[in-house]
Amino acid sequence: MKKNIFTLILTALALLSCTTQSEKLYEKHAIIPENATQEEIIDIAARVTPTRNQLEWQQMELTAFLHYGINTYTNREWGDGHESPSLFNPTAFDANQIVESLKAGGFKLIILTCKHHDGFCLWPSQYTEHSVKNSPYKGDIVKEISDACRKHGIKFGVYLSPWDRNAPTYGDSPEYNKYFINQLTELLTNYGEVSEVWFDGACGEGPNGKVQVYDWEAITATIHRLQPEAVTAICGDDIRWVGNESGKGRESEWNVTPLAPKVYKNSDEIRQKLSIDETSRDLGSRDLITKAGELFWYASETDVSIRPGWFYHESQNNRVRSLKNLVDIYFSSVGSNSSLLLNIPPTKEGKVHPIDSVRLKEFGDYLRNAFVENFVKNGDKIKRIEQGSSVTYKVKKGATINCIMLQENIAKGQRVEKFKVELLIDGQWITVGKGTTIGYKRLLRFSETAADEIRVTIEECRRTAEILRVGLFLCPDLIANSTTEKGYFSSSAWVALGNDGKKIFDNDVATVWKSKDMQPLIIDLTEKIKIKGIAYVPVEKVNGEGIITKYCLYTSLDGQTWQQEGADREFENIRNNPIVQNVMFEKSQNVRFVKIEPIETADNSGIYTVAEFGIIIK
Ligand code: FUL
Repeated sequence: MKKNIFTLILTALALLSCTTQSEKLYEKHAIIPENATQEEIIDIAARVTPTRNQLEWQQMELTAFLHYGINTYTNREWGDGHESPSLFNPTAFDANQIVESLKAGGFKLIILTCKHHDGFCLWPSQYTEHSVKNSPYKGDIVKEISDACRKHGIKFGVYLSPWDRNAPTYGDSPEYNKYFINQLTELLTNYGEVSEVWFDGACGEGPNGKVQVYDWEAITATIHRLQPEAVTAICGDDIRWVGNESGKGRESEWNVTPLAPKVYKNSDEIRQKLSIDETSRDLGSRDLITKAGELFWYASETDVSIRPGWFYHESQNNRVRSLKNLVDIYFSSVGSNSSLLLNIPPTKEGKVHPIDSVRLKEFGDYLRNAFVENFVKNGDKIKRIEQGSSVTYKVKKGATINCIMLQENIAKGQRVEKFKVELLIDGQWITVGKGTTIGYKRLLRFSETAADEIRVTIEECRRTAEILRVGLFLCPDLIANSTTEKGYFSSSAWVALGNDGKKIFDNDVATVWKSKDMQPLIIDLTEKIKIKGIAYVPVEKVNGEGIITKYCLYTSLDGQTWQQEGADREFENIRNNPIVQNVMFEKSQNVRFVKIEPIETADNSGIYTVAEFGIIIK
């Protein structure tokens, strides 16, 4: 008997070591051996895992963004760096109100724009005069927000824009790198624990502007040294931009991807070879990974604003996203294996606007209420499932459900490629959900029903799938958005002179007018109208074809004498956030003709496009 137990233990140990060996995991990064077969590459991909920091970050699900700074006071999205610090003048700044509002929305981490592209610092940096220290406010916004975060048990993160339109050294690479690292060091040493460092990828300085070569190695080393627990995002190597600023996740979202983080030395080469970037539809299919030489754990973050702009604009108070819209965004981000980074821009006063804070509370309450009870019995037990196999669970008696939640044990990698979910309703198995990737979390909705059992089938996967959790919930239906107004007026009676411009005025953003060259577009409103501004609606695609980025704008009463409206103009941040652009005039004026002279487009294709044109009368 003794001998038998001994043999059993030995066999168990041998089996265990065998499993551990075959389950060798690659934390964050795997290099594919040169002569690896397709099967071997897929097998390696299944064993790339997140670091502890990456895993904990993804489990948080909800991060809030605070875009606050000089733009709040100039009503812009991108400042040019020449603004006077004296403009920064919050009259009732209240860090507690801000943090409490975000906490009520369920957010676990808050990232503050400590410095946006205009270079204005929300802390009294000793390396520049362009900061709060020279504003009427005088205090330290970074300190106030980080202290309030700690007080309310929320994690704190910093956004530090690499692009700086104020720093005189910008473009003098070694000097600016020093300046940037000095500022980063201030942020990472003086404000307690920092959990996420967000480096924006935007840089508007074109070929004739200053080009900065960043020392990413030194920058990353600074973060690892000063805040080893922090994850780095966008121009960082822990978290990837989802590829749009509109809250849309991918149908197939892979955490394991050959997309090399931009900060890696060979990143450009890899991206070119595989023809991929953050906006590519496919970042992890079998087809793609079998062409790869390296694989990364590089999960996505979906950043989107609760209002059209990233900064606060009073004119957008009636365009705060509805609860339904926010919940849909939760499903297409967190529910599609991404993380949600929702921006809530503080007002000029220095608070979250009441409309936004009410919406946040509704959002938090909705999620807390919808996901409070899992109606699957024993849905929390980890199950290992082979390709082609199913697992069945009982559903709690009397439950009404309309939402499935599936989670993989991503600590062991991401493996599911295709799945199906069926419910046993009145003795019949009915398919209520199908999909490709699961990853951290997959949520699918269907019509409300009762059911006795749920069956999850893993139709395709890499190695053996590990399902961490299966859930069924009741997510109350919501009424479609009624608060978002279009904000501009357009009429099919207008004429685009010399062009067949019907698509410009057809009230359908999906139909896009395309120019033949870069000649100005002249619009005849056919009668004299008193207008406050104009609206340009671009193609709804990141870096989309012919999106106008820089332009001149003129108005006229007779089509002969033109008056220029402002100097050379820029549609700020339109490449990444191609939403309607409202251009307000200094004063209302009578206009019959509008002329838009494009100067630069997002893709430099020699043509420009207009999805819609409108005027602002109210
Ligand atoms: C973009 C920036 O240019 C926007 O202003 C904003 O900060 C957004 C989150 O990222 O790239």
